[in-house]
Order: sequence, then structure tokens, then C-alpha cells
Amino acid sequence: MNAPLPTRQIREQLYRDMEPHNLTPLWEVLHALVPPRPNTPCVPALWRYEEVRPFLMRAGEAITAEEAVRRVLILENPKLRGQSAITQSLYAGLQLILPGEVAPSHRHTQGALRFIVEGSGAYTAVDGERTTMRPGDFIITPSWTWHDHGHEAEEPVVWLDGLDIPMIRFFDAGFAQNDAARSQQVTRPEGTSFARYGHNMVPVRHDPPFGQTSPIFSYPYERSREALHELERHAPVDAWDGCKLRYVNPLTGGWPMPTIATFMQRLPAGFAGQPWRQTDGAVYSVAEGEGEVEISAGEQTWHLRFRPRDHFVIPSWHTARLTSGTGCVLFSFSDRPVHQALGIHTEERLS
Ligand code: GTQ
Repeated sequence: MNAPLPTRQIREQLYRDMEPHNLTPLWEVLHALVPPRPNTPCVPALWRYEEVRPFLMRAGEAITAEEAVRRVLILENPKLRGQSAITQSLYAGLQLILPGEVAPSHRHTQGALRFIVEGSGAYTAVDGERTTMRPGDFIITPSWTWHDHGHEAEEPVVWLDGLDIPMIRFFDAGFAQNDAARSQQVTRPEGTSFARYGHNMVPVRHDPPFGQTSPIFSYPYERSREALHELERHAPVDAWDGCKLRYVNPLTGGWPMPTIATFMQRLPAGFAGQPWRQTDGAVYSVAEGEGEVEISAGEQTWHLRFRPRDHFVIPSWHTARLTSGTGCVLFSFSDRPVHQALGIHTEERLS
């Protein structure tokens, strides 16, 4: 009789024999599959605008908006290089359009937001209506709506693109089409959507024009900024967030986009915030002012000092705290609507 094989050999033989059958033992990976806490591969990162801008302008010389279709430099998480992702679920990029250019009309199931970083006078057209871009405006391209971008003014215009590209890729649910026309036909004057839906009033009879996405596709900075400044003067400042508002879909009171939450916050001068962590990793665009974000996870700590037009990412379940000497205004977006729809959104406010 043969001596029984040692346990390790028995297991390794089993793994080798079942390998060609596309079978693998759970017990070897279980700890990583259901970790005790979120364990993202993403890391915090900062893109300084003064470093990025020269590359954008060089891109402007290297390729036209028309040839590129979208002339964008993707902000890739340093630990997700090659994946066109800033977090596991979100895409971010900086798009440049120059006077006289057109980024041709197309549509896709991926939803997009724009946050205007530099320059005025370019437009984006959604479903027959144009909206002019100004710095600090938050603009939405709802899933599966035709959209083109154009520029008939004087100066380069740069905006932050935030899309749910990695999420839609994860679900293998991406479709896209190019329009036969370069620029879509304008069918409504600029401002129609805002007049209908943007004044705390909505038409008595209407169908939601963009399904689960907000019927307002431009939230002008003028309005958001004024609200934040009023709050700073008259309302208590939150010890973690400063004065932070979320954008809403006026038809539902919920998020403006089904996959992406958007926020704008003001940190008063001298603000030294308390630390927090949450499961939704978030991307920030600095609209005004300067400050610092301290981010930590495990043994590691990052100190990111930000200035106007800089961009940074706070990954899932990283502890973060914000400070600002001068005071600042921050726009941010995350995948929180999906966490909430699944009942898995978690936040801890620490002190
Ligand atoms: O403007 O339609 O940054 O389709 C990436 C994909 C922008 C856009 C991006 C896109 C767009």
C-alpha cells in the first residue's frame, strides 16, 4: 500500500487536474474576494493645471477636435494606467476646444458631465438645444442623447469630462453611434430647458425628457456660487464639508444623473476640516481658491496642495480632510447614486 500523500500535494494535484476545466478553488482566494473592508487598488493623485495645460495646448497643435472626435487628455489613476479610469467606476479627462472647431455629433449609453475649467464661449448641444459654457458651469450630456461641442468665440475652452465609462464597461452595456450631421440641428433656443425646469417650477404637464437624468442640462456657476456664499454668511459651517450642496434633478429631488453624484462646496477662509471616509471615491475640480487635502490609508499619507483648476481624486475608503487658508470652492463627483441604489453606501465621519 502506498503511503498517503501529504495534504499539500493532494491539493496541488487537484488544482492542476481541474485547471484545464476552468475550475478554481474558492478557499485560495476567499479572503481577497470578500475583504474585511474596501481595499481599492486606486491611489490619491493630483493633476496640477499649470503642468497639464501645456500638454493640452500641444494637443491643440497636434490634432484637430474634428480628427480626434474628442480632444481629451485622460486623467488616469496612477495605479490604473491603461484603463482610462480615475477610479474603478469613473472616467475623467480634460477636453480642449479651440475657436472655430467642432467636436462632431454622436451619442452613447455612457452618461457625461462637463465642469468648465477655463475659457468661455464654447457651446455644447444636447438634443437640439445649445448651452454656452462658462467657467464653473456644470453641464450634463444624458445617456443616449446626441451631443456635439463647438466654439465660435475667441479663446481656448477647457472642461473636465466626467463619465461612467468604466461602470458601463463593467456591465458590458456600451453602445455608441455617430450622427450623419457634423453638428446637430438646433431646434430650441438656448435657455429653454432652464426656463422650463430651472426655477423651482416645472411644467404642469411634461414627460421627463431624458429619463432618469435631469431635464436641466446646464447648472450655471453664477447660481451655485451665490447659494454657497449666502450659506457661508448665514448658515452653520459643517465641520467636515464646510458649506456643501449637492446638485439635484428638479423632477425627483434625487441626483441629476443616475450613475454620478455631483457636489459643490465652499470652504471658508481658515477652514480646518475633520476627517471622513466613504465608499464612493470622488474626483475634485478646484473652481476657486487654494487649500490642501490630507489623505491616508493604512500606513500611507498623502498631502496634496491644490490651486485653481487643479484636479485630484480621493479613492474609496481613504480617510481625507480638507483645509484652506484662503477659502476655496470645490466641484466634485462620485459614483454615490449606484452605491445608494445597491444599499452599500457607507460613510464614517471621524474626528
Ligand atoms: O464629449 O462625448 O472625455 O464621448 C470621452 C468620451 C468625452 C464626449 C470624453 C466622450 C466624450
